[in-house]
Amino acid sequence: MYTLYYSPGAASMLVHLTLLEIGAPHALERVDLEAGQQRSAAYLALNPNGVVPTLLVDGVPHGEAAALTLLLAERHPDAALAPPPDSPQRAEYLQWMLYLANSLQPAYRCWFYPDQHVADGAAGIKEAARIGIEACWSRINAHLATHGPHMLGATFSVVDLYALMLMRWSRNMPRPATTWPHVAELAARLKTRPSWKRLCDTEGLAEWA
Ligand SMILES: N[C@@H](CCC(=O)N[C@@H](CS)C(=O)NCC(=O)O)C(=O)O
Repeated sequence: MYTLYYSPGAASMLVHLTLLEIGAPHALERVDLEAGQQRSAAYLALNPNGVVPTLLVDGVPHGEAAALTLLLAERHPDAALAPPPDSPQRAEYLQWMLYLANSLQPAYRCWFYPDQHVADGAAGIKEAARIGIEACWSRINAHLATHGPHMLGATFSVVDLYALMLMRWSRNMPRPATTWPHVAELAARLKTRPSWKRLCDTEGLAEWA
């Protein structure tokens, strides 16, 4: 049994989507980020970083969206959300998961939380983040143009779910991810999956749904 501590549309979305794709029974606990609940003593005891997601796995709390997704894909191989360890696609799978986790997601954190990085100069941080995010989408678009339609070609995987969440985060940026045509095509394809509709309904997401 899993319990996901989440906030609508936040990094927890990746874990939520993965649980829905697996069909794994799970409970949801909403964390009110605007009220600062992520900094409460009770929540910090679960996640000392004070962020969502946290996933209780058999009662034990764990953090980091990408790591949780890798873990879930591994624990539920029948869901076929990741190439198995002996698959020729395994290296590419790990490469993209880490690319999204190392290069793209942290740039969004700078975009959305520039004040946490420097006391002064938030505009410069945001501009650097924007440039980094757009460079990543250009790179992903070029990859999809030749190796699509999914991030792993014909194979749907959690890499696509991760990309979808990160695409959504760009919706109000100067250049949304879906202005790159192959990225837009992937978004449209993924949005037809039942897991996406269920996630939007459950998290109450109306924008970019
Ligand atoms: N590296 C973490 C980052 C998670 C993260 O930044 N979560 C944001 C929401 S998208 C959050 O909880 N923000 C609240 C805060 O920083 O106070 C992960 O991937 O799990």
